Amino acid sequence: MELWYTETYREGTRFSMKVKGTLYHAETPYQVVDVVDTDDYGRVMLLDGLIMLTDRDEFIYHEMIAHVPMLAHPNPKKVLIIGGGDGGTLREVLRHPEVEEAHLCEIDDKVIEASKEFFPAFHSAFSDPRSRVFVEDGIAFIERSKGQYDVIIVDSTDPIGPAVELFEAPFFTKVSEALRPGGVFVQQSETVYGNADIVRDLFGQLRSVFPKVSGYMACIPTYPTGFWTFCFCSAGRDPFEAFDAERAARIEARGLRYYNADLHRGAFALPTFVRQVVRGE
Ligand code: AG3
Repeated sequence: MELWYTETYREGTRFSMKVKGTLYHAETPYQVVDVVDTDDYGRVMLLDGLIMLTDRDEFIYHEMIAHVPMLAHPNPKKVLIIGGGDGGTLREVLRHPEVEEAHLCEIDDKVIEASKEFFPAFHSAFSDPRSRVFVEDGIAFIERSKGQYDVIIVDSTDPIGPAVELFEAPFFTKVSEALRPGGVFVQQSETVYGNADIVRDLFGQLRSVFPKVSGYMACIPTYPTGFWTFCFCSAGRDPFEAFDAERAARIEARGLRYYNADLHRGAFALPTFVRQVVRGE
């Protein structure tokens, strides 16, 4: 008998992976957490049945959500990740020697538990002495973190369930207040295919708070449509002015497989239909 996992993107589009078995299942106050083992993508973490990461392609998302803001900042000493309890974004942030403190604020300790048990690739993030994990609501956490961080990254699920408020202007105002002067903020911002309204609305809300907002992209095979966007926001700093090619080369040499110095600029070159959505047209 064959077992298949299927994520429904829209009424008429689905994505399936052949599954060897289920490794972990927990129903938490926030969501359902599963880890399954698949033929082609290795272990996969699902939240409420949606793919969050797979062994085989997690490097793409995690490298791009972390290294773009980290290398857009000249000296990122203190970093906050909201969500991202799996530790993948934290692992990438910690590759930067400038980092003195990296805080991870995850609402659901079962995500952390599942990751520690089934994804050895993220272990280094949790054992690094510079990292500190807070299990609590990201909104409450950020409210008491005024002027604290050089880089803030929101590594959330889709804007449904516990993550809805993380896609709205009142939260972005709190994020802007939690940044140090010159700080930068990046959030995963979904796909434009079939979800253009969500992305247009998100960028509109960001522009109502941040003077500088740009979109960038990465190709992530196991996220809906494979065509993923991120938003880069700041009070004025653009993604390139502080970029230091030598620093980037040192990070690349630490075994990166997607991010590189050319892509730091190239990822911001958006296809026309994506650019229109990002600009609110
Ligand atoms: N965070 C973004 C996942 C969005 C995927 N959406 C979906 N499959 N419908 C992933 C967390 C990884 N650290």
